[in-house]
Amino acid sequence: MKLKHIVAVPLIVIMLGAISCVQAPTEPTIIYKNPQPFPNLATLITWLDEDGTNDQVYIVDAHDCDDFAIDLQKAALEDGYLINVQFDLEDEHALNSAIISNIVVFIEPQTDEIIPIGKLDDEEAIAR
Ligand SMILES: [Ca+2]
Ligand SMILES: [Ca+2]
Repeated sequence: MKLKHIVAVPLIVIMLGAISCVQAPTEPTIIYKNPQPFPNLATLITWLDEDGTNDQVYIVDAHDCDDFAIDLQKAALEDGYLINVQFDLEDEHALNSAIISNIVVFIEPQTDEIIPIGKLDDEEAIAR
């Protein structure tokens, strides 16, 4: 039984490797060079205002929360910013998160709402 798993895993990895090498000839290759976190909340707010991801049409399953979250992450990377796709397993919802200095915020990519989550580190401990 365990031997089957050992054999199966490398085969899956090889198959995924083969699939990931296939690329449509018309699809442009975009290389993201050294994306950085947003320097402050104001920059994130301005960038979200200018970005049009939230203006896209919601289509059940075809272009829903996960697609909005992935599109917002791609848009951020294209502009040199680093944000994450985040999954709320309880609500079965996808959204984004960003780390700005010592704070974490969630971003609702369908509305541009910014939801403060909290601080990463104890600032007094950092100052010591
Ligand atoms: Ca926007
Ligand atoms: Ca989807």
